[in-house]
Amino acid sequence: MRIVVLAGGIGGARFLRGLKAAAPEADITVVGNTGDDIHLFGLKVCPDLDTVMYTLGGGIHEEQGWGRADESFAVKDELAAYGVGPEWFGLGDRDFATHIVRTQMLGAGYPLSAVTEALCARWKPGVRLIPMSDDRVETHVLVEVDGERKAVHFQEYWVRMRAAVTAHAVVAVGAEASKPAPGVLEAIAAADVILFPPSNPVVSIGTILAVPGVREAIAEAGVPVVGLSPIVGDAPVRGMADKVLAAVGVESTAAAVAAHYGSGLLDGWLVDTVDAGAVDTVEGAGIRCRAVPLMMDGVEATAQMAREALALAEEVR
Ligand code: GDP
Ligand code: FO1
Ligand code: CA
Repeated sequence: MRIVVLAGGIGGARFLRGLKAAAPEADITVVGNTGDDIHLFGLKVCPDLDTVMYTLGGGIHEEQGWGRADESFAVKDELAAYGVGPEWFGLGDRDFATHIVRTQMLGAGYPLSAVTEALCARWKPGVRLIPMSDDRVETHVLVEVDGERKAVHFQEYWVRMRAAVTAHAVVAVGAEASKPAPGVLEAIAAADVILFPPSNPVVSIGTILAVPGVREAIAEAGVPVVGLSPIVGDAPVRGMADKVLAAVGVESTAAAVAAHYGSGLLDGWLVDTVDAGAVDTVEGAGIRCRAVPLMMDGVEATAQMAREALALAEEVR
């Protein structure tokens, strides 16, 4: 079975670990979000691609969910001693090596998709990981600070400001002119099922869908598209997805997120058992819905979520 998954960072990566356990024989292609990418200290950092690569490759800092296990911060401390920031973004020594290799290869002319493949040759994530685009797409957030509006990079909004300032809009800068990376549209067209893991609907999956051609390819593939809610009990399980959902005018409920994707895109939607009351609303919107446990507490619980998603896909096929 060929499965395509559109993934952000932690939510996507942890789900993929369960999916691999649930469907060990499946051919899985992951289209990764690159809207969170940022240039720091002259280096290209791709947080969501790295989170997927490290999580599936066994290098992730498990509790934190991003960055490397057994990390140290000597380079960051040395940079700070020179007064060189930003000090609010924690790049570790081991992680730095990934960004150095990536930046070196990009400088030599390789596209990000080829660089990602090369990095994955070390980590062997057991899936084909493709960035959504080789073109630069950067998510910016229009924030209001002391009555003044300004656009800041997504990481500045998320990590430095902890999404604690009012966000009026989220813009994937460069998306309109971007092209899907080689292999993205082909994988979607060849898929037997397409899954939206419980990733951020706005700044992870929303950004991937903003790459021209991706949304259309998914609709045209004519195969089941099933998503899992990142919102449980009217709040994100982790992080501040509620803030960016509000910025695009979507309530933080499992049903509202399903409606935001819409029945034109989604065939099936899984909500957590605590949100069983939302099932009728989602089905009323033309999307088949089931309530099952959606907490990714360990690989077996997550594998069961993946089995439920694949079962729902068969139901709507
Ligand atoms: P990020 O790029 O690291 O922010 O990760 P993603 O965009 O892939 O996923 C973020 C989303 O994962 C958040 O909105 C969380 O609510 C969701 N999430 C994290 N852990 C769980 C979980 O155990 N269950 C569910 N349903 N969602 C989760
Ligand atoms: N998230 C943080 O909250 N603080 C950090 O200092 C931080 C550093 C960082 C370094 C490398 C990397 O791949 C990810 C990192 N993240 C950090 C996570 C990440 O940038 C965000 O949580 C996601 O992109 C949000 O979607
Ligand atoms: Ca992310």
